[in-house]
Amino acid sequence: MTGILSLNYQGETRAVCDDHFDETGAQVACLELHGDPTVIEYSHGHACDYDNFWTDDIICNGNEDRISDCQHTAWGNHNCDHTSECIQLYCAAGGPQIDVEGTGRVSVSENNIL
Ligand SMILES: [Ca+2]
Repeated sequence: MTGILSLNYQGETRAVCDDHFDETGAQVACLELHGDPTVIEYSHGHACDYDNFWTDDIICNGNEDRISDCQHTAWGNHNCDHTSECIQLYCAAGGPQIDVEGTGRVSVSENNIL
């Protein structure tokens, strides 16, 4: 599955900002989505059609099970621009996709690229 990395929080899905996000964060996202941290491809600097972000400056150390467990700014605080700071992610297919409903869960939205 390839798409724009997003977070579902309080019932609303918003993009994940690329500031400080790296390969380790991509691995945590794939683990959370599929139970497999293998990243086939990820890249910064994309436009996406979410018009907001839940959080920013996500820094993972690789021990987290969920993106929301990584260091990040307070919910709702960011300085990101959806025309240029979304993350495209392609995880290896492995394990079922988790239910994206719930607090701070990651999701990947296909066909969500401007
Ligand atoms: Ca930032």
